[in-house]
Amino acid sequence: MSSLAEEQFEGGDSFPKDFGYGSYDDENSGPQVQNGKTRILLMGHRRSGKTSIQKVVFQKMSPNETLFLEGTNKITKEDIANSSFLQFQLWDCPGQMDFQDFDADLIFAKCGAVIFVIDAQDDYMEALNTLNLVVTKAYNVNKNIRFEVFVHKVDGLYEDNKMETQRDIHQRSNDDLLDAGYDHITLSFHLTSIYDHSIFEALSKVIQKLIPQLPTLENLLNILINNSGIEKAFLFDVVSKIYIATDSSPVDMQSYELCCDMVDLVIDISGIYGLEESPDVPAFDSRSSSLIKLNSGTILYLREVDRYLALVCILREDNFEKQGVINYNFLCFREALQQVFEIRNKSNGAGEPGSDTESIEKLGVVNNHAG
Ligand SMILES: Nc1nc2c(ncn2[C@@H]2O[C@H](COP(=O)(O)OP(=O)(O)OP(=O)(O)O)[C@@H](O)[C@H]2O)c(=O)[nH]1
Ligand SMILES: [Mg+2]
Repeated sequence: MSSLAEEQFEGGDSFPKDFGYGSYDDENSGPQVQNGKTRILLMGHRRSGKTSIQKVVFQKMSPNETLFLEGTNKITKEDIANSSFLQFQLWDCPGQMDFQDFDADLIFAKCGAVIFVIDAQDDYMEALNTLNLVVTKAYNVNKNIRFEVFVHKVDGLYEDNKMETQRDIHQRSNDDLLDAGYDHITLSFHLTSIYDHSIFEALSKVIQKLIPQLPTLENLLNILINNSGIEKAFLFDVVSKIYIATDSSPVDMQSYELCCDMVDLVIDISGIYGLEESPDVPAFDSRSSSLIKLNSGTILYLREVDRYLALVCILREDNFEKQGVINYNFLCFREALQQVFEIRNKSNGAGEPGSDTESIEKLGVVNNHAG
């Protein structure tokens, strides 16, 4: 390990004692997996908003409080292991890191995704050069890394300007990669801000790509909604409000925001009136559920799935008449999900497609339309 890298890491408690990477070479782990957790890097120039993103999404900091955050001067690692599917480490890298001179092998070798944050309110030309440098270095170390570009702080831009900025950044960064002979690398772009739900949505999409069981989860959700008269279903990590899967119909931001608000509501009410005494554990258990009727004839229905997972569904009021069928289908869904968890745990995160399919086949759902 180079001394540069040593200096860059925040020492002490947040790092494993054996930070020599010996123990990370677990044979069962894929190249991106470390102790069963995928590593995600947050990179970008100073004050682009990396630490704010981490604090707002995973530590419930209010966006206004981020105004007082100090610059990060060492890589800080956060373990995220809320639900069985959300198992990763977020590495917040300092903006002043010398991107020319850092130890790329050490940083990228076991990384699943790099999130490169660009301040869209600032001049981003220099950031695009850095993006190019980071992407090419990372790709040379690890060809499996996914590159996610957050065009960030878009709350400060006019609506028309947002798409134009993203288009410009997209165009320039792809041209730069082409010039460097790396046109086969795919970059994904997201317009984000900590002042609305866009940052949660973008992180959901980034994280979903790293969940090997995603197709299985999507399939299970499709079966559930098709047989229950549900219009849209999200599987939420209630702590971060990241949705780890949804059915295959398109996501519209408004539905997602409604579901996020419902998760907040249930967690807040459970926290205030629930029985759990420990402040760290939300009072959210196997009996947690909530139903909200909107004046548009739509129903929001939340059911607990796992300790930190909830299913939130949107459906027409008429379709909720057969609540028993929906509840029965939900129990089948939960059981199938449990099997996916078990398979994942057995295979240490590697996933076994054959067995996943088997768990779908075992899903004995009842068709709501059949009457
Ligand atoms: N308007 C707006 N400001 C933001 C947003 N995200 C972060 N900021 C502000 O940007 C400033 C810098 O945020 P940080 O999170 O400290 O930036 P950083 O990338 O971690 O910076 P370094 O640690 O120095 O690399 C803070 O004042 C935040 O309040 C956003 O979405 N919109
Ligand atoms: Mg920071």
